Amino acid sequence: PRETNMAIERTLSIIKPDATRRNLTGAINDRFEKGGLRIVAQKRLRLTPEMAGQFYEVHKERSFFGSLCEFMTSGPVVAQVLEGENAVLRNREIMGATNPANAAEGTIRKDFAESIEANSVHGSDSLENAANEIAFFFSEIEIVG
Ligand code: RTP
Ligand code: MG
Repeated sequence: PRETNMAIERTLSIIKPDATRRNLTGAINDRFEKGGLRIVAQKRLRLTPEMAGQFYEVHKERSFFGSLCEFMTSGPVVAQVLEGENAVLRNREIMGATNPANAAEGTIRKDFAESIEANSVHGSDSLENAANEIAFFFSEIEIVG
């Protein structure tokens, strides 16, 4: 049904340390806004090792977990809530594939990512994870739609 396709969603985005280091916050935000998403919450912070470990807990058995947590604490990140039609999927389209070598033309990761790890952005992968990840960074009054 039409309502399903038109669902207004919120998703959690993180601009990663490789991108903040290169002063790409504005360029990346421009991709989200031109892609039809609205930035309804945003904060710049430095993740602690505890926060990174908790945020990426689902990956704790993966070989890249330690390296990923080290990278994510290596500099500032910008956590944000993006809102729009099918925001979870739409954001992942705008981001492109995890590995920039596989990312489509015109995506953030194709244009900005340095490597499969330093890939400039994070985006929630499901509506359920989005709700949990948004709550990890933001209280309701910090999100203004
Ligand atoms: P994200 O969670 O950051 O939006 O990215 P994703 O869903 O595309 O990738 P995911 O499989 O969830 O992996 C989380 C992040 O871990 C790093 N990674 N490194 N060295 C590696 O093989 C490897 N694989 C993944 C990336 O930073 C990836 O975004
Ligand atoms: Mg993921």
